[in-house]
Amino acid sequence: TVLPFSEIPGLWKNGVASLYTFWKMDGLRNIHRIMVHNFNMFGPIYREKVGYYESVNIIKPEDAAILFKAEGHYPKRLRVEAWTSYRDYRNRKYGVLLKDGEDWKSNRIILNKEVISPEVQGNFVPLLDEVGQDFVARVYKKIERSGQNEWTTDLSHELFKYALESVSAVLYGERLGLLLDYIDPDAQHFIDCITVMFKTTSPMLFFPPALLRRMGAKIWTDHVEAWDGIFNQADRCIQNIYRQMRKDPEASGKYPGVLASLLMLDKLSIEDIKASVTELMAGGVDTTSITLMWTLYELARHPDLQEEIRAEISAARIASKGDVMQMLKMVPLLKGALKETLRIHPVAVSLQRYITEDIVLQNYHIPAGTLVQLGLYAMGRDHRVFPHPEQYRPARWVRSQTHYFKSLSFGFGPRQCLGRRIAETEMQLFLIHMLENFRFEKQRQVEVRSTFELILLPEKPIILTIKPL
Ligand code: HEM
Ligand code: 2DC
Repeated sequence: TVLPFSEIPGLWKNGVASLYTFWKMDGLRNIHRIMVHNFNMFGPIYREKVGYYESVNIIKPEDAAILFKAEGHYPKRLRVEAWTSYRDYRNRKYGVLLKDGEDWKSNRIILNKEVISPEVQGNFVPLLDEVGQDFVARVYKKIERSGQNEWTTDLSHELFKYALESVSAVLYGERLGLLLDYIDPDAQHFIDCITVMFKTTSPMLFFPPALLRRMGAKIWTDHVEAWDGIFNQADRCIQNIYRQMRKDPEASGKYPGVLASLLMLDKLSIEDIKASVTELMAGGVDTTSITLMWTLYELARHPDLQEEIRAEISAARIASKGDVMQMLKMVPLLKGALKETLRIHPVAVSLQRYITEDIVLQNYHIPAGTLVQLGLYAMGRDHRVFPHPEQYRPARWVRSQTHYFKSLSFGFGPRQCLGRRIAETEMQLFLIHMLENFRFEKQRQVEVRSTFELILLPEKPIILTIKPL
């Protein structure tokens, strides 16, 4: 017999107890480890009430399958109040990230065609391939300047620029030129604003932004300033393309970018287009750059694996005879490496959905309307789901095992990551070019852990040594 909702284990009845654990474990930056701790304590399902939201937490792939079957036609995830409050405060429209219901669906369907459908990847590849090549040239220059035939550095700032250059190339169909020696202060400001925006969001998951706003709290004003910076820079880029299009609508015949394609399609209002393009531009920086940083870190720790992937890339380069699209189909181990990075170092701690029908999870009845969270970080490190979870083994994704609801780093279904195809293509091309030219090494074997700043990131800088092959 199915057990009632009220019997699900957890500290949900005792707000004080959960607040105490939260405080004792320095909760804000450790949400991912607290979730692991809770699964260890309560088993594969627990109920929790943190701050002002209540949820049921699950960890098993088979439960994830049940969850996503109950997401309904308009899948809805946890609302990040800080982000919606900012838009309400400044009177700006929500983009796909924050919309819900029919409004989300109609926008998302149109965006899918231009951003994530398999047909558009061919348009992105030449642009992203060029950015990858420019990055390699920049690294050679840095190595030359060091005078030591190698470059030891924290690459994160360069990776932020690479990611912004890549996503902008796809959105606007033209290069910003961020990989040149000249540092564009506007672009740097944009990158800094995104960091601040994420960092100031996480405390507001627990303290309602509306309250913080009335109190005139610094965290709220910093958050507003960060989004203002993001929107101003995106507006400048968008205005620029809009002006060009009006001057010369039939320009050159080459792929004009996502923004111009959406404007020409004329199916979404300009305000809707602006809102979603701004979200894509902001969502496209830290996510991919941090994932690349973690991948280089893992490859530096596993030199033999690095060599194996390099060999796969060389073989694919030769066999594809200069056709990059073809080449991307011949690098399964490289793709496995990216999946493996996201398993151990996911960007999102959890996936969440408000279920639209009653379901049964772990023999407990869960009523429609409940917020259910899949602990993505905890699942990736669970030995029952992934044997030897502590080992970085890209091959586990290659061998023809089944990965039923185990590969969820970009979310699932119609509400999954809209930037997924851009992210994957951009990351694959980066690694291809970098591994074809350089070897990556690490000084000491120090473990770098994740810290939660809305997305998960390395808790301290990762220093790598880059040597020409
Ligand atoms: C949503 C992960 C890169 C834009 C999401 C979600 C996840 C995610 C887990 C929630 C999906 C769900 O609820 O099922 C990632 C990872 C990335 C990445 C792991 C890279 C390693 C990007 C990039 C962009 C982007 C590069 C923009 C170009 C978005 C947007 C949404 C989203 C707009 C909201 C979609 C919607 O609500 O309809 N992402 N993301 N992401 N992501 Fe990403
Ligand atoms: C954070 O408890 C932890 O892709 C919360 O590119 C639940 C939650 C809700 C939504 C998630 C968020 C977490 C992590 C960051 C995500 C976000 C949805 C989209 C966003 C996963 C798990 C992200 C990084 C987007 C951001 C685009 C934005 C900057 C315009």
